[in-house]
Amino acid sequence: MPEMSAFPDVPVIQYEGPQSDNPLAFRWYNPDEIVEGKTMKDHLRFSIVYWHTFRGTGADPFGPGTADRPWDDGSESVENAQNRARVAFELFEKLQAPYYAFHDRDVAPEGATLAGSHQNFDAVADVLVEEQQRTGVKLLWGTANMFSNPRFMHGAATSCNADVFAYAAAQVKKAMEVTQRLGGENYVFWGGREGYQNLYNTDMKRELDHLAAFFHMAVDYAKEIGFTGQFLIEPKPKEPTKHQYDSDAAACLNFLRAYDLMDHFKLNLETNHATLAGHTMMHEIDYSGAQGALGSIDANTGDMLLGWDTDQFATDYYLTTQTMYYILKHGGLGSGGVNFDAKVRRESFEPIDLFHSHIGSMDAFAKGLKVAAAIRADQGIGGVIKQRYQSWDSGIGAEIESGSIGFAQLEAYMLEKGEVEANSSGRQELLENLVNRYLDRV
Ligand code: XLS
Ligand code: NI
Ligand code: NI
Repeated sequence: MPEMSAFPDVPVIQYEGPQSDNPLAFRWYNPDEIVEGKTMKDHLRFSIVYWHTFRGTGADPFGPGTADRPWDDGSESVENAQNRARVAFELFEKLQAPYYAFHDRDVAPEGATLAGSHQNFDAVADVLVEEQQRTGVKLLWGTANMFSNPRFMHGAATSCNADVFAYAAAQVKKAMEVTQRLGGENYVFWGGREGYQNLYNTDMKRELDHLAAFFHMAVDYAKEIGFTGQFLIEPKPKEPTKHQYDSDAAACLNFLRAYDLMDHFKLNLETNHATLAGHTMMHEIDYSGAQGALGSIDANTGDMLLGWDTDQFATDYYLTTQTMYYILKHGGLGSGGVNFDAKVRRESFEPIDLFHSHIGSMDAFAKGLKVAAAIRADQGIGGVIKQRYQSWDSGIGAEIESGSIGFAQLEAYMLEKGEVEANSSGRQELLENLVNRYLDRV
């Protein structure tokens, strides 16, 4: 632990089991517990984000921040940023989080020039290196903030201004170098302002070509410096722009294929982005997983009554069970993790709220993992799926799947048969009851 504690009243959070009433204990997250042959720690690979947890103030469009962060002097100095980094690692340690993630501008202040920003970033990275060594906490991913500064008003790689593209390239180059220096296991591209508000003033084709060129440059540069972390694109349909280019998993994969980038990228799926796109998180995971593109998840949730990216901590067992079920189905997260891209509410302004929020969501994902594994062991879902599709396992179905027949043979087959064989029930309600059964039992 650091010499000066920012959270003197908080111990290292321990697993106490489901019966515990201690708000500073885990009830489900038991890092060394084995599920499907792997520890919970290795399945979940929890990660804490720097931006919401250490730079979020609780500001909203109607008023300034409310957060009480006694360690932060509120200045944009490098010293304050370095001190904040030390506090961050105390929180990571106390939550037993193995990973964290940042944007370049969260960890270090922007300088007056690009060179100054690079320098500030290096100075804070020195402390991040020290703290990673002290604690063993690792970097899940780095990324560059190319949306806050007014220069990015029209986007970054998709800006109408070529100078902005150049600036963004310089920023990503540096962020990749620092991510590499810190042993980051992935590098994320979330679109920020890559999209548009109005098509009248937008050359969409040209902007997409530029975005692809930007990604190819990033791939080339990774090769050049020997950065082996996984590149991830994070889909989101809207906010800040009305039409974000990387709108959902399907749009991202189409873009990557169209521009010959499929081999170099996977996806970082965020729950609240999925729902804003009109999908469920399990849909996005299953869609990506089926194409070998499941990379990592940003774990949060939206609010049923609010239509924007509220970034709340997920505590709903159905959501975490569904999420973990489809992650297990596709063989896990690989070098990715369950990254809490989530923030405490504006009214939860005390430092202790940072602990309650993470503990609760870590528990919810740990329980979701256990329920998902129990459902998989039962084979109830798998059994219904197998039965529903059994007409494809032999006979005409197998012939269609093998690609050996066409319309003429299918017509002959059906003319002879006259009518399809009876359909069987979809059993939706049975399966919903089955999920409840395991939520009760685990
Ligand atoms: C915004 C995104 C962002 C990315 C990182 O909605 O979730 O936080 O995860 O740039
Ligand atoms: Ni995110
Ligand atoms: Ni988001």
